[in-house]
Amino acid sequence: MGAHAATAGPRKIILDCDPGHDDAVAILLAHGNPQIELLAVTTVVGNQTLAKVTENALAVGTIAGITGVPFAAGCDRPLVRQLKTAGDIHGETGMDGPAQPEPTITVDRRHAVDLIIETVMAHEPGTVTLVPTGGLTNIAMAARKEPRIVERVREVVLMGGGYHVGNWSAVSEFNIIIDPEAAHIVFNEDWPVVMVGLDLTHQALATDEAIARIEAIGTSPATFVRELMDFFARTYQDHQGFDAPPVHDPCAVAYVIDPTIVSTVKVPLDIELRGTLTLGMTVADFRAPAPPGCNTSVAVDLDHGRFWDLVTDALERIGDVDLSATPSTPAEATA
Ligand code: PIR
Ligand code: CA
Repeated sequence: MGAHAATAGPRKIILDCDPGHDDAVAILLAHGNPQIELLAVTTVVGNQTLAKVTENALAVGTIAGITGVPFAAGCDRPLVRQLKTAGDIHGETGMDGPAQPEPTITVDRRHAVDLIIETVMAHEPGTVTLVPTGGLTNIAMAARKEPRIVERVREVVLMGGGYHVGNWSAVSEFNIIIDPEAAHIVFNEDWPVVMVGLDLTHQALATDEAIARIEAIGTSPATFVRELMDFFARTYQDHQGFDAPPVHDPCAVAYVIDPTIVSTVKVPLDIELRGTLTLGMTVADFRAPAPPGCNTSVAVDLDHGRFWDLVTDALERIGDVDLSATPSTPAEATA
């Protein structure tokens, strides 16, 4: 990373997601926080089919009043494995709960992999951060199709994995196990990777207090988040026995906004591709010291209060969004 000068001003990100209740909150946080410049929203199969998560992304963009940002659909299946989705947690649509508006954003004509490549290549080296909050299929494909993006990307800050627990198996997290080969590619490329895994995101609980603050904002995007959290709380209670649901994906965005909210430790990381009990495990080597050149780190501790401050602040800044407004021009035309 040494040659990449840290640039002043907001951090430019591409959010690659599979909305998804918590992905929706990640989009809202990225849009509403002034320290983030959202360059593109790309979708990948995961929580639901590609068609469904893409529709959901457009709906969230509409609810948030996002204009001038391209939204593009990417890979509709993993590289090698058979597709699995997370309908038990996210429902039939992938974002069950709140009523969804008719999107006023149209999907970009480009494939997400091409949009990621074009966007990274069009910006100064070291200025674009990739924030994947779904499976890593699009990111792996982009690294293979245009290897020059690897040295240009500032860092990859991803939600996925975990060094103590899994949520799909004892040791595997959904975003990794849905496409372990893609994760293997991303974790082994020569770019900085920050793994914001379950160890961290299970601290990001949507407590009653956090929800009450969001509800009090009273705007349509805030009400939307409250309704998303109602559904998410119920499925997380029924299927995983959580008293409050962990809101995973905005934690990766929060790290980009302010790394002091999410503490990290540099450790070598790799993805298990052959284990009979451990397929998709993110194997973290905590033996100190980390070898020279190690460019992977794991998120360890979350400042819960300041995290929810950020989410609340972003929703306050977004304000009320008039959903009866005339449809925006296709994002591609203004990109
Ligand atoms: C959350 C997810 C998938 C399955 C479960 N059980 C819970 C989604 C979230 O959107 C998040 O990105 C990640 N995958 C957490 O595993
Ligand atoms: Ca997700």
